[in-house]
Amino acid sequence: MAKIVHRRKVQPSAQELIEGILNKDKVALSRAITMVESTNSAHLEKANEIITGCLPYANQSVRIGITGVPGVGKSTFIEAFGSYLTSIGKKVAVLAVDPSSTISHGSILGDKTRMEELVKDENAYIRPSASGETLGGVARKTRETIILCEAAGFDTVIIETVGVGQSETAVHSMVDFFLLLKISGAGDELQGIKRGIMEMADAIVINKADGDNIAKAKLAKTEFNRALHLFPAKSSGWVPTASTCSAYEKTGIDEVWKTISNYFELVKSNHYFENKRQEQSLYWMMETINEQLKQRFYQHPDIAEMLMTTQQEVLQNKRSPFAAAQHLLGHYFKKE
Ligand SMILES: Nc1nc2c(ncn2[C@@H]2O[C@H](COP(=O)(O)OP(=O)(O)O)[C@@H](O)[C@H]2O)c(=O)[nH]1
Ligand SMILES: [Mg+2]
Repeated sequence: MAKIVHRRKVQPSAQELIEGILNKDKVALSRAITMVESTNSAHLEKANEIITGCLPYANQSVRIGITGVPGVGKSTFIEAFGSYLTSIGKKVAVLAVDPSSTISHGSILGDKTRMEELVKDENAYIRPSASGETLGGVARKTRETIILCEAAGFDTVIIETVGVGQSETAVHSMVDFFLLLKISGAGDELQGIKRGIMEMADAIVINKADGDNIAKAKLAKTEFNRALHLFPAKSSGWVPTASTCSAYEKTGIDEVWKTISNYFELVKSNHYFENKRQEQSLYWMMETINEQLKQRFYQHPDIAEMLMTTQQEVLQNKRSPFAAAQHLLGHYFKKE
């Protein structure tokens, strides 16, 4: 007992965690991710050290984003798809970007129980989304978590996002393949899917193609295939397609993987794959700079105070919006 208490108090060093991750130890992986997710600034340095240590071993996976409105069956699909992937020898990590999960009380918690099979699968790793955070914060942490999972030997990383708000844009910018899950019989308005998200998709999969729904799902597939042809050509050279599946009955799952495999064959041969990853890396660097500059600016005590009065001045036409912004920025940079 005394030994356990003692052990708990000793935090493993960054080097120990790196070694653990490279030895495919899930406990070390989870601890490292907790470090990455921590808002404690003392952990930041350690997290950076771990990520730097893991970086040479990352980039070995395929990264798949999955979106669709709540209830469409993303979690059920990921359970079926993930289990299929481990059955063909893949090692699967499942992450989530869900900045709303604090409010809705962690949909991923429900997911974890829903993904009963995958949770127990030795070749799978499921990590709930960092909570209590802005989208920018969650996204950065998820991106770093991808690196850790890859270093731990996971060759297929699946990232789930809720089909509302901005989270799919963030996920789109950290994955290689973006899959939009839909159901038949519900209008696009009802499914809350904006045209922009359709345009981001590399494949549309109509889920719940089972029971009485099969015919409708097939019809929807035809319609989506027609609609997809009207979209502008993708720079990847890939032409997105629609298919049907039942996450419930586990049908059409292998076809989804076949589509994704074809995609990777194409983008690896035409070098779109590396180019996009490089672009994404630079994008996240710039995003992090933007995010931190913004945070530092707004958190500055002078600015917090001046912002109120300056806003009033703008409303009363005493300062133009542009001059007001210059005034605040000028003050901030003088103080820095
Ligand atoms: N009939 C049918 N129901 C499904 C299928 N996939 C998911 N569901 C059900 O749809 C509901 C929402 O599923 P869930 O995976 O939580 O959706 P999410 O919110 O997108 O993650 C649950 O009640 C599932 O049992 C399917 O392929 N067929
Ligand atoms: Mg879900």
